[in-house]
Amino acid sequence: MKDYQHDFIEFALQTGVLRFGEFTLKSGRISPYFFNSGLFNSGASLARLGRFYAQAISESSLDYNVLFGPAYKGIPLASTTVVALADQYDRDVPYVFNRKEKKDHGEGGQLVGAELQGKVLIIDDVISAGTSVGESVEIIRAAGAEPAGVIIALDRQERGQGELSAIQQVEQTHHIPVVSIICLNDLLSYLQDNPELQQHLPAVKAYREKYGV
Ligand code: OMP
Repeated sequence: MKDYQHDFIEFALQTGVLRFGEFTLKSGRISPYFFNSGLFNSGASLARLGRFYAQAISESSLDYNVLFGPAYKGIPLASTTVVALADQYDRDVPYVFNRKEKKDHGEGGQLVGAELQGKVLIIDDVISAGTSVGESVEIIRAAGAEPAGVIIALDRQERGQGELSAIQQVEQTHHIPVVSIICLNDLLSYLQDNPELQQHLPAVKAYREKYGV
């Protein structure tokens, strides 16, 4: 694990974004941990979050020219990440997001921000079973643009609907790479090295046995 990934786990724990307990996921699975990105809910934490995403993007080989933030959670993620890319990496990346509701007055349309064109990087928080990415890909293709990849904060490294991992499924179905700041394995090694948190290891390992890949 790289230093920034280790720092990201600490940041998520300090902000209460990453918690241990019993949580029912979108997929119906009962998980001993949960990552609630909505709790990056202050100026300083959102700014710091953007720097982590920007670093993960910069260290990857993702090739893109616009960032797409799916409504609603992707909107602040896209905003803070383009700010960090400009501030830290001198890259002025356009960004665009969708509305969930149709609008028939004012500027109209379902998209807000830059033109949805060229190679589009989708930003999201978590992939578990991998159901959410498809909707973004549809919006991007409908605009005549090309999905170029997905950047997420946490890859839970779970199976999708079949035997493949959710990430493999996304990569095979949509032919795009998925990059994450951290994955479940990073979290497990962090737990292993932290005496105060080791109590959570058995439940997280058991969950990985059941749903992991
Ligand atoms: P999938 O669409 O199954 O990959 O689930 C991803 C979505 O589940 C995320 O966008 C969240 O809405 C939610 N989620 C979290 O936010 N954090 C978690 O740790 C787990 C989930 C989840 O329900 O799987």
